[in-house]
Amino acid sequence: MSQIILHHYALSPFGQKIRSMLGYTGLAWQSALTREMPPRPELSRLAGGYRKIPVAQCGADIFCDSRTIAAEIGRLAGNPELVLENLPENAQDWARRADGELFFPCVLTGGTRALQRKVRQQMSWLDIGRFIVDRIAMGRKAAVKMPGRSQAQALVLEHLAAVEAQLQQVFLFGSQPNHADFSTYHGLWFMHELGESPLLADFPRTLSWMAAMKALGDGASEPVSIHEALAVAAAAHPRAIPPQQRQAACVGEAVRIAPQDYGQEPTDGILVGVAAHSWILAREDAELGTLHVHFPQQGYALTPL
Ligand SMILES: N[C@@H](CCC(=O)N[C@@H](CS)C(=O)NCC(=O)O)C(=O)O
Repeated sequence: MSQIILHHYALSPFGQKIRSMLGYTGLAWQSALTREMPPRPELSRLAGGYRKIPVAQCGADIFCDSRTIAAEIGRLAGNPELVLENLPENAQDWARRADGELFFPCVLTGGTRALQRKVRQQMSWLDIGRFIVDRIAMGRKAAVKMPGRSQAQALVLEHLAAVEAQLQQVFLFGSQPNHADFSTYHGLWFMHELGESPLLADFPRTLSWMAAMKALGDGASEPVSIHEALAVAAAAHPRAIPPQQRQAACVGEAVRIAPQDYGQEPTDGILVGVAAHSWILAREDAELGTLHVHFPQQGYALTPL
């Protein structure tokens, strides 16, 4: 069985969501570092137009969005609490809000001098320029409204008060972390670890929980190049799709799948599977052969081509 390959970059909060899950489960994984902004031509051969990070890969199966990646990690490691849809409704709502409307407020609030220093250590000036141009363009095209700085901080403070109140035990919803902990962690990680924001100082339970989340680590990974990752895809066949996921009327049609919020670049392919919460597209690459690309349904639009 292929090991999980994570396509990510060090400063990516959603990348951290998945690295922390890998640390929690103890699954060995392979780390394929990618640029902080497109173009990422080799990664596009796997995921198609989808431009967000992280993307995970198991052989010729490609997982877009941290939710399908989490479901795959949960399946591989036998941790059902990592699968968002397995959680009670209130924990699912919590995780969606942390990943959704609270993500940009955390990122904006984490944009401190300490963060700028770290960015300068990791990226060239040219790439910093490209990054800024890319994110401005992405923000302009987004279907969700980006908050201003003061609104972002107010939302973050409200969020921190809610986290503090929720922490009546070690983790948000019990004695073990579940998907909602990882969704909450990555935005606050960006602010606290990278941005060294002082805002968490007034929230002692949140600080202890941050320490417990950090202690999960990022697991044991070995680096792989994108070319090695492409070779893994070329040598593999996508895994079989269960018959009940091949029964929907639209299976077999050419479709386009795109995120509805921001970074809405689509991936085109043939719909080959419809599971309870995800879609699977087949894509063909002249050298890699057939690839199956997995997307969540919630927050994504599927249109016939
Ligand atoms: N819903 C996605 C959101 C992922 C996301 O927004 N990732 C950020 C990086 S943390 C991103 O892709 N930014 C644009 C880019 O890196 O090109 C998920 O859960 O994976």
